Amino acid sequence: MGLTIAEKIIKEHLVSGNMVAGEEIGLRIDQTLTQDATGTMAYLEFETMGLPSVKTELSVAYIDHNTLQSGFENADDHRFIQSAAVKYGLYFSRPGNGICHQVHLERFGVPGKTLIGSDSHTPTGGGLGMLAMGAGGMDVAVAMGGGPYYITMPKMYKVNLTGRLRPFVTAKDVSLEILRILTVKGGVGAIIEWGGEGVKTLSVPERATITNMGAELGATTSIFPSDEITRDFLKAQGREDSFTPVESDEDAEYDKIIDINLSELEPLIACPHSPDNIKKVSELAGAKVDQVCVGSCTNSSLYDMLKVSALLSGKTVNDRVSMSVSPGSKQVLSQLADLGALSHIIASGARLLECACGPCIGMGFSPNSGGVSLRTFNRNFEGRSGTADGKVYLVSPETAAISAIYGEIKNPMDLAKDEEVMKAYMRVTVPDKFKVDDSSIIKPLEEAKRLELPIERGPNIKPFPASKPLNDVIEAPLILKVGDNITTDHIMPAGSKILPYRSNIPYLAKFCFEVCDKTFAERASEAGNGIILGGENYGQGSSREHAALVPLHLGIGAVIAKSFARIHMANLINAGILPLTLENGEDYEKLEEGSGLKIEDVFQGLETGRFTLLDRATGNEYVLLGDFTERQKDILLAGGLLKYVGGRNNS
Ligand code: MIC
Ligand code: SF4
Repeated sequence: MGLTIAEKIIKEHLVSGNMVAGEEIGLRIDQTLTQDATGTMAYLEFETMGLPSVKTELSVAYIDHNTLQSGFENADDHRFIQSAAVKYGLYFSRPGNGICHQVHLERFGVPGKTLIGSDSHTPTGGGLGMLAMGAGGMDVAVAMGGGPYYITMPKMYKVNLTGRLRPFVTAKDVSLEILRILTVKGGVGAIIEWGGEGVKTLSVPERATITNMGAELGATTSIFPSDEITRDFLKAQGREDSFTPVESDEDAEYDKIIDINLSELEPLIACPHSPDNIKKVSELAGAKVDQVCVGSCTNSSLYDMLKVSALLSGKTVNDRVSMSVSPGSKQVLSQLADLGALSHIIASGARLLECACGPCIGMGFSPNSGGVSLRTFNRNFEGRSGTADGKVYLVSPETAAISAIYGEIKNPMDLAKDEEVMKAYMRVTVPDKFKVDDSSIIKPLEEAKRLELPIERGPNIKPFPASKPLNDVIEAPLILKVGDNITTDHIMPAGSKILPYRSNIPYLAKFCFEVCDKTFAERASEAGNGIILGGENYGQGSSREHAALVPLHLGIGAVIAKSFARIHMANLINAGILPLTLENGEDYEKLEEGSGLKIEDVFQGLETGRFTLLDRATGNEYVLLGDFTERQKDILLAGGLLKYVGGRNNS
């Protein structure tokens, strides 16, 4: 039987397990990336491993999330990360150089290689034919130390593309279409390969937009073939020598095949508060818009920016609209300026922000009260923008730009009638030569020169919480009951007020679950222990391990849910928190917040995969499931991944 693209890369990197869907496999990791909001933890964790250098082919530390620096905290974190990067032999991408995924695609991504990153949108690299996955910081730390990355062998899905996108219909609309079809949990446990004739019509930046948003499907990752278009992109980046062709075998088998005819698509929009709440832009046309933001790792390539510039050229952003543009990297911004395209954006009245995540993670540019914000980003979870009642819609750069001009949601296809606009727009292509300037990337020093260097640590950098080995009995109140699709933004919100404390777990704890229940943090800290109950797809969204470390700090011993999102489940295990699912989903209704719960014979449960939950209030018993691998059991028993790795290194 032939192999899919992902199966080929997995086969080449397999260090343990069998390539059978549902079984745990260990993979050798060629490259890692971190960003600053998760990086401090990852390097603190790497430090505890006591290694002199990273052992990967290439590891990069980016600074792109916490760039507001409204106090010393972020600046201290940046210094810490930079000094750790220098000491351990990593590349360091300075603040201002761009969003990790955009820069990695431009400067480091290599087809056929494995990449894990402490950020859920690491699959952006799949646009180049890499097997690129988001992971928790601890998993990245272990991979930097040369350890394997463990995943459940995914199922293989294929999206078969035919046709060609019409003008003003974009890769973003393809992402939204697949979210419409599969929903935010439709990709869980799967790798999505994009293939078919239509692939040949998509450039690397467009492919990267699509693999980037595969994160919103809950997929392990998404991947495109590496072909002549990939070669051209790498050549334009001066990196043709990184090119290798990667394609699936003709007789590769897939668990699911989805057909999308690109020619039939039209502009789509994700409505508040979920990326799969999809409508056609034309259905919402005319609705007033308060804010428009272009950028984020989904849509900040030079290609996207050039299209926005062409549409804004000679126009003024509507009086009632506040518009921001954040180019994805220094390369994008600089080339945009050289081509004269930046001046159209500036002249339109759009506010130019730095090359960073910015508004996407609530670092500034929050909408007005109840404001409607159209964003080219990938997530519109409730409260993520920083305005609790803000209404965020996700759209393509084209829909964003045209709606900014009109002050209302507008279908960009309407522009096809305007000959001038059409001409300017159709002239935009992916350049055949990018402006390469790596002066904001600090290269690794040779080992002898860095071993004695100090790591700089500010007062905001606190040690991570101590986990405890698992007990045979977990007895605690059901401290919080939440619904389906709870995101890590619910569990551990981000934004400008909280993000500066990503290396200070005790401080972060005050904001845990703030979006769902303002009393949670106080109640949990008073109780000193607790069990959380969630619905389907608990922990979807970001890779932030803080969504596990903070509950650990608050004494949460177990999380029970109908189902879990992949990265969060791994983060819970790595933190030493027991994640269990309800055998019977209907039992969810019967459990009430505040009841005293007891899980007995936990050790036996680890062996059988079945646990008994006693509800002390009603005397009812429920069956919980936890089918852990031997490695996961050992991590849980040890009290988390770091203790497990430490124990193995000492034995
Ligand atoms: C996000 O988009 O939610 C983030 C911020 O990039 C996160 C990482 C983090 O929380 O630091 C992610 O996607 O993993
Ligand atoms: Fe940054 Fe937003 Fe991308 Fe996360 S989704 S990496 S916050 S741009």
